[in-house]
Amino acid sequence: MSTPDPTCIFCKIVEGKIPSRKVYEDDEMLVFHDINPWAPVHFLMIPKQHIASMAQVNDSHQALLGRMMTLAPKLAMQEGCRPYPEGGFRIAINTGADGRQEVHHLHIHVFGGPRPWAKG
Ligand code: D5M
Repeated sequence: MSTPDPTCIFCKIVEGKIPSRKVYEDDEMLVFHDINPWAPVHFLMIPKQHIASMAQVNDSHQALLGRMMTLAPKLAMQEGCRPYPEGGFRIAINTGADGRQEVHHLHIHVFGGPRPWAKG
C-alpha cells in the first residue's frame, strides 16, 4: 500500500478521517456514494492506494483495475440500477483538467437509475 497523500480528500475517506456512505470495501478498494449525485444511483469506486489519475496508471495496476471494472456491474445492480438492456448504467473516469477531474485520486463514477438525470 502506498503512502496516503495528506492533501487528498479521498485518502482521508480511506483512512476514516472523513465519513462516507460505503457500498463496498476490501483490502485494495473502497466504494462509496457520491456526495453530489447526478443520477438516482451514483457511486464512486477508488483504489485505496493514492493514484492521482488514469494518467498515472501502469502495468502494476492491471489486476486491481480489472477487479474494479468487473465488480462495477455487480454493485450497480445491488445499488438499484435496472437490468440491461432496458436499464444499464454509465461509467466515467474523469482525467485531468480537460477531463473535468476535480478530485485527484483515481475514481470510477458509476451512474444509473431511471432518467432524467441531473447531468449527462
Ligand atoms: O468528481 C469528483 C466527485 O467526487 C464529485 O462527483 C463529488 C465527489 N466527492 C467529493 N467529495 C466527496 C466526499 N467527501 N464524499 C463523496 N463524494 C465526494 P471528478 O470531477 O470526477 O473529480
